Amino acid sequence: MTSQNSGNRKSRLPEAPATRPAESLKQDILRHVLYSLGRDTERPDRQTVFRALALSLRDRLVEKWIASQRDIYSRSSKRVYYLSLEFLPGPFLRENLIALGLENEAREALTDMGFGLDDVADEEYEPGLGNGGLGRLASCYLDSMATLRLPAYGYGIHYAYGIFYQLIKEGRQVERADNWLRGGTHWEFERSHYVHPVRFYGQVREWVDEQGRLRHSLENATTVMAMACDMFIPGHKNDYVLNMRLWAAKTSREFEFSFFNTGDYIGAVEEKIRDENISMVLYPNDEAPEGKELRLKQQFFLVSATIQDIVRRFRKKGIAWDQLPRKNVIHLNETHPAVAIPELMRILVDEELLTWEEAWYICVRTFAYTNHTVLPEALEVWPEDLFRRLLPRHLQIIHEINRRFLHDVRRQFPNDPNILGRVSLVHEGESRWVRMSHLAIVGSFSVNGVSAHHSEILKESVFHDFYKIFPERFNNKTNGITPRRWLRQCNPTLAWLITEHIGPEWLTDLAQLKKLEPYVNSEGFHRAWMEVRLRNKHKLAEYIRDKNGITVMPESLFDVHVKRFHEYKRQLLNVLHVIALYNRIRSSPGSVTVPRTYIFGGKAAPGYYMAKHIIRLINSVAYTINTDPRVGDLLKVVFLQNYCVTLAERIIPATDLSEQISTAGMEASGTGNMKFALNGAITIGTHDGANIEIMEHVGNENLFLFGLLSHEVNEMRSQGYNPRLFYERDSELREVLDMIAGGFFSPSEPHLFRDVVESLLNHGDRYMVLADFRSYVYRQQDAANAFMDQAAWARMSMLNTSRMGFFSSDRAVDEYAKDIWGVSGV
Ligand code: Z2T
Repeated sequence: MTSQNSGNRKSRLPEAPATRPAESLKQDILRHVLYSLGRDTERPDRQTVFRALALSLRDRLVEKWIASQRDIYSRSSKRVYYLSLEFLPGPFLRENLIALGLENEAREALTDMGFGLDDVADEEYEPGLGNGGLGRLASCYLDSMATLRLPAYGYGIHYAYGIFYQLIKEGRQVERADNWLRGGTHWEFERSHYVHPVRFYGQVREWVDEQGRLRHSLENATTVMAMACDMFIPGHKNDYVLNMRLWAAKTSREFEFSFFNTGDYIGAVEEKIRDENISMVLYPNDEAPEGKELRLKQQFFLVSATIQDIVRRFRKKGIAWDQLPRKNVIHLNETHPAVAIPELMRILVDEELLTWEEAWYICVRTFAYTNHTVLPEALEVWPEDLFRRLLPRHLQIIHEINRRFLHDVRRQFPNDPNILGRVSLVHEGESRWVRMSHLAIVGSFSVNGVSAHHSEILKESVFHDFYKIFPERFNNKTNGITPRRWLRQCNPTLAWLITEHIGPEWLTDLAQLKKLEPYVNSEGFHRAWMEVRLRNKHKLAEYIRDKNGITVMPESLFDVHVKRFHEYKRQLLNVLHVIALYNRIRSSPGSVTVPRTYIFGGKAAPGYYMAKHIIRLINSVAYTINTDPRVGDLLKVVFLQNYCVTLAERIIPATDLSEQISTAGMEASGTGNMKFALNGAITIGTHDGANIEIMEHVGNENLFLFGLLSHEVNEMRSQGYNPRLFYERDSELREVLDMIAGGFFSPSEPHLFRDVVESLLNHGDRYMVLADFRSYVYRQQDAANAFMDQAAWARMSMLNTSRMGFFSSDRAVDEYAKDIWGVSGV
């Protein structure tokens, strides 16, 4: 290893030896094969080569990280701490090669050793430390924070098991443990010497100290250690590297002493090892929290360890506590880490002996909160009893925050006594619940939604009372995605075509894609564009043949619906339309002229019965259609198992039509919608989340919106929505539902899917599937007609890409930095 020189920003390692970079990379790989992995350099296997290459890149990343940290420190910059229970970084190899500008060198080095870069990259198994959009957003934002050189840190949990691996067996979802660490780690540094104690359970002791102050401390607490694992996030070709610090639970050090006292050696060891369960597994529920004690422990574990890190760095400055908000901002990704608010209060009041008023003044200026959902069942609440048992002091602090808050509200709204119950941090009914969103709003200086539409809904309905109390806190930050991963990396040929025409600046300034617009009328560009897209479709067709044994036509319309399974996302609406098409093909051959390949993918929470049942329905419909000789090439339905970042990277560049069809008012933003449109897919979608802004940017004529608006959904509900009317009036819809209920797709179990239809006809159709069916069918016909004119379709596709610049996470993070965090690049 080479040594580091001075700490200034331009400081580099001593110049690389006079050998070619590819040659020196190869030497590094071989060195790691031998000395880090203990393998024969004569004939390393592909996995070994992958790991050695990863280690060689880690060497380069850690050097740049150290230099970046020195920069942040020497400038005494204000720091951003991004706290998230989930990160979904996806595979790192190609990303890191691109960011470090080493792609060609790696290709050359590997070729020299007899390997292909693509094959080696396929050896990587991604860390699935998130459920879906929320975790992926956190990773896009870290990428942008690094590219913008922000003094930022990502903080999360080092789950030993990430989101489950999904198998489809006989049409059903089967979950398998995701042991992502089995091959060892190569990207991270495990800092076994770097641990913080995390304390919970126990009792609060109240006492009076020598100065006569009332003090609180926790007695008989259980202690678990949090060990830091650091992963590196490089900016795009800017020598700047951030870290994502993930905490792993380790048993506390007292364990060596305690077992001597009990006499039960094995028992004592077992109990201690149980502590390590805290970071064992990611909860697989995306929008309906499970409410388990272990989950609250995880949240506090992340928060406690992270705040200790923050406080330790702040103390080194030797400045007064009231400067904390000037030097730090703590961003809460959803309410999951919101217990950070009472934890910081506890440290300031109980340990640092600030007055309540001083401490609260600091807290409210330090925290910012992003909300990601308005679904009532997703708003996080904890039983007060559980909270008291696990975090007794924190509950007391929450009660005191609430008492003072309600006191102020009472004064502000003397004529509205009901408001107190509505905004209280503790719901009081038959049972008492701590409302984490209320805590997050009251304890933060900024509350934002993730699309313009969603942020309006927060102000108008979900958090309307809070908006009246704290109007200045509410703001919008429309989500964004990183163009490095979601165009350059996943679609290199399209990226190359773009760069050939407008240069490479779009990679860090996505608005430059606008410069493509003049080319939409060039025949040569048209042809090249469609050739690239068709090649991507060929590759996906190959993958489908490989994995599912189904042959699909690359020339057909690839109609893709990939995301978590949830009733509000309405995969069911899609499959109803698929069945309608199937019926048209059977009843009037020739009426369906555009061949389609339907591609579904996504995981359902393991305990979510209806979502899993819909997965099963899709697979049954797929089987029926794919084996019906009357259908031939006109219609194919494919369910790709285990949708994840790696799979998204294969699917998105090959998509023609992107399904974004949530019930209006329910999808906070969506980010898949952006990834597809950026890669030239056309959206069919509802007036929901970021779809609305995508329409405003790409133009109404370049996507297919349909269905009720969110206020129409509300009106129809309040007037008494009757789904049966739609069933009775629409014969095509009726036929589809009767087939499902009658066992057409489950002949050996005719009643199998009855409850799906029941949920629509007899249980209120909560997601308005039937109300939107007809307008969806019409819009799908528009899409098919448009696809028949390939030149016009190509034009739409190019215009989508060229007008998606706004949806870069660089733009989003820059808005966070300027409007909320008050930081700029170092
Ligand atoms: C999640 O992925 C999202 C919201 C959640 O609310 C939880 C999870 Cl795991 C608790 C998604 C939203 O559904 C989606 O609309 C949004 O684009 C994404 O977060 C990122 O903001």
